[in-house]
Amino acid sequence: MIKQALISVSDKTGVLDFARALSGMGVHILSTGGTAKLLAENGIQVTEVADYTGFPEMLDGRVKTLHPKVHGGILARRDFPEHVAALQQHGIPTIDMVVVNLYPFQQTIAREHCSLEDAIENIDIGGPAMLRSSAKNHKDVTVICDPTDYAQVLAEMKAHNGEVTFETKFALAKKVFAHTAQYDGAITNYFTSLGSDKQHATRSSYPATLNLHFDKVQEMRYGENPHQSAAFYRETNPQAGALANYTQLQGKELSYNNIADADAAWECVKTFDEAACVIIKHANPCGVAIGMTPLEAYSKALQTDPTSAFGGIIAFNRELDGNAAEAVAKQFVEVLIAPSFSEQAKKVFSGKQNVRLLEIPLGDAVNRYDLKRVGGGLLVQSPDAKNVALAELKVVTKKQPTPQQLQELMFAWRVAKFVKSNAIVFCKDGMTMGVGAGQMSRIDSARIASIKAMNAGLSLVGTAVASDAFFPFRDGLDVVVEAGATAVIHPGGSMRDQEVVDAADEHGIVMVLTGTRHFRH
Ligand code: 93A
Repeated sequence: MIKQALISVSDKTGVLDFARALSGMGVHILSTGGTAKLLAENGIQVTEVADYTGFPEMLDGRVKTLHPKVHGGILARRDFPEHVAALQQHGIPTIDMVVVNLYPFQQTIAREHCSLEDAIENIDIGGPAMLRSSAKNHKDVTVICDPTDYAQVLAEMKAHNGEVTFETKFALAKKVFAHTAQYDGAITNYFTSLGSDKQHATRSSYPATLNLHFDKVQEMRYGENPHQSAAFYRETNPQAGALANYTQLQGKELSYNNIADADAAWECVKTFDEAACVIIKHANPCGVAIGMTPLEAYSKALQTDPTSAFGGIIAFNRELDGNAAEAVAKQFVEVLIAPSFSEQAKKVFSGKQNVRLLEIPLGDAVNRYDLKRVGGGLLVQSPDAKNVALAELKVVTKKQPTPQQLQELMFAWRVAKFVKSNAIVFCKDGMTMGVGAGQMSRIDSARIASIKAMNAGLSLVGTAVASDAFFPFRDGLDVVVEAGATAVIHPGGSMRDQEVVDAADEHGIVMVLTGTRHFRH
């Protein structure tokens, strides 16, 4: 039975309703300065911790709750007679619930000109101590560090005569240890990232020690292959638009490859302003298109390579409506992703319960770190977030692009960024016409892209082509022109750029340079 609770929160969201409900159930509330003031002003009965311990808050609030009357009341084992006797001897009542959220350290250091002194003052000491004391003694103490847990705890107390179940107390304790570990990790990252000018706290993006915190979402049946084990972890607060924010509406459990491919599909489709559809197989786009509607985008994307699209991962950047859903339902699809699904679309797939439907809110935030595991180490870089603007393109041929060609080139360039290197992408009318991916030589990617277009019955005459990196020789260019391309986009920067530009002039085609490369491995 919870008789006494200590509430000390920086984020005061929801705390009034929660405290009022506790008070209504006869729970005596202890609180620190700011929290106590807020509760009292709102007519909730509360005792200040300073009055409770007989010690004032001191040292500018650095010492508020660090007192044996607080920690003894939390840590004492209720089933150990010696502990109970010690509490009696020192006049320490038990504290059965602790509600704490910490000084906003991460928000503070995220501010542009945050000084080291500001950062230090926002390192919470007493809060984590109480959280950890309570989590250690979770058998007897309910600990809450996240306001979104208030409702569930109240519901349980109402249902169980003022008690919280062991399962919930254990889950809350686990959450606390993850939370305090992450909090300390953020402090470590910050300290190790400080430059020599510590007073102004200039920071590098790459701290000496990298502390990342991810929570397990699920264990998978297996990894990339059946003999590998695997699990999916999510950042504590994934950024808006990130794959990890998905809600699975229906379908079998997601596999390792499903999540990897879903990420490739979602990252690509998110970059388009127009209604777009991306079909992914083995981490590469096998069809990308834009259209007036999701149905049109899908129909075009499917045409690129209907054979490979079988069992693919398909993503849309618009609500999936009934029409598009009916068209998609005709093919074998593993995972379908959209910002939302209309009622009609949901109905179409209700008869196909194996298809996994993922709803992900749109947003353009990108991961801070891009990670790649190597033997005994980790390569860390900023993500490839560069999108070349029209104004940055440089025309290098005698022939100038038409506005239509420029649009096609921009589309092809966008897609090429999401194709594994070496990437060659033929496009026309807002759709991919042939994709050559993951070859060790650019000329082979070019050949494969044109063979695939031929197999799909598509003509490459008058197409725009993107190459993710420069042409080292003219031979790759000759292949794409021979296949029918009349405009080419690539970064440029090769020793033999002039040879390649001369070849383009010889062929009478358009060539534009981006100055940016998009290797993807
Ligand atoms: O300065 S502290 O590290 N020392 C403490 O003894 C202490 N006790 C609670 N920070 C401490 N707290 C933190 O105060 C809590 O974690 C919470 O974030 C905040 C609530 O203060 P107030 O109730 O005055 O707004």
